[in-house]
Amino acid sequence: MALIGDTEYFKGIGEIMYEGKESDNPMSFKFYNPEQVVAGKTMREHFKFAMAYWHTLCGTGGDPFGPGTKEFPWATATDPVEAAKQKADAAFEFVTKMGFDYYCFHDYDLVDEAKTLSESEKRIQEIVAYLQQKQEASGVRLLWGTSNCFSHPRYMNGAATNPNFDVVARAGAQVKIALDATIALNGENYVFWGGREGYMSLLNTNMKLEQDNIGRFLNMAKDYARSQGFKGTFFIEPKPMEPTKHQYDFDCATSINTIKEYGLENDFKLNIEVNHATLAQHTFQHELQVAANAGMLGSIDANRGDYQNGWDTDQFPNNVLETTEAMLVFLKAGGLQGGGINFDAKTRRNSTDLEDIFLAHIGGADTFARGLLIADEVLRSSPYESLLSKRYSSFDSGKGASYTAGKLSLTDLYDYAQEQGEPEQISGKQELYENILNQYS
Ligand code: XLS
Ligand code: NI
Ligand code: NI
Repeated sequence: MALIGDTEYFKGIGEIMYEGKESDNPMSFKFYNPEQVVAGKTMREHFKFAMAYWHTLCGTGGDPFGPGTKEFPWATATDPVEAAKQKADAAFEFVTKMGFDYYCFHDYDLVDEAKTLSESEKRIQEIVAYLQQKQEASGVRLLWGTSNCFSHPRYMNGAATNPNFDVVARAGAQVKIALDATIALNGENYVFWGGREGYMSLLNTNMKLEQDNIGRFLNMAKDYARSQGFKGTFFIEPKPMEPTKHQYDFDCATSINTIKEYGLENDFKLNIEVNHATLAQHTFQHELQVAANAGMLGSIDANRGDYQNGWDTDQFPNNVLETTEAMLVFLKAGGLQGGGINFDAKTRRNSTDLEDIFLAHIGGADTFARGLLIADEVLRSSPYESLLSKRYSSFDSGKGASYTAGKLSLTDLYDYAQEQGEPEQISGKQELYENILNQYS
């Protein structure tokens, strides 16, 4: 049996190239030009695009109303590790053909969980050894690893926040194994998304104990990984709900509080998902800005939601104007700290051609590239920045400057206001800002 598989899964599809927006070839990038320098970095460096193992290789389109619709040609072997190797071959073929540099996984995306913990660990070690060789041969790297502590029925009451210590310990063991795998693969980061870390009813919940327990748990995971030489960043991925009614990592502001409350601020940042922001009733750019303000803009899970319904539809990004607003925050913050842009998105249930997976990622990459190009142009060539500084110019000199320097008291404000009389009415000019964005799109 060949160690590095030689089956081609995406037949008839070659490497996706940048051809520019005049090209009619659907299998080419129109805006994502990996080597093009924008604001001092190549697009490849800005974005660090990654493929999500779970959606791309594992998700066959099942929904609560019907089974999967997609028959993937990989993972057909009956032996679970052999099936996992086929899946890895497909994964690396896909990432390489896309011209991306990264992938992301949950432990049991790589290989099916076994009946026992030790058998599962053995399977993971075997597939990790295989992935090491695939990485070596292709140059593709691991952006982040994570563990799926939400699908198995044992986690129905939570993992690190489970009311039963035995389940907490089981989750700890699983995270240890996933950390070992991430470290063995030189993973650049590690993600915690607490799908079941929350509650359904406060009636049967000791919220304080559950939150303190996850604080302890995250510290243990961090200490263990550091003791094993892990140098990367840990990310919390906020999400307000789904599957749990109330999730503890509701949004960026809540998660930053968790990080600070449990003393994790030197090791943890945020992985921000577009659709999760929407579910939390925020915009994506709002969440990016909150993270940037705290110095915790770590990584992005790129997708989009649907404004007509309220769940995580995980569609591929295609809203240029919204992405442009996000890229304004991204550029002004100096980009991501350690992370990249992972397409946590899936093709629709009725998009059943294998090429649809390519079309979806091409569209996602082009949307971010176009947003970046427009945002860069707006920052460099439009009156946007000067309008914004003018709006706050009262803090640049005089009493306003003394105020921001912390030199005034409430009585000083009183005296100043008495002298000034009624403040002048100053327009917020929102429509002008919106028009500028349109003008450059
Ligand atoms: C689910 C999350 C999940 C995380 C990784 O909504 O987005 O996919 O990114 O566990
Ligand atoms: Ni995600
Ligand atoms: Ni999600």
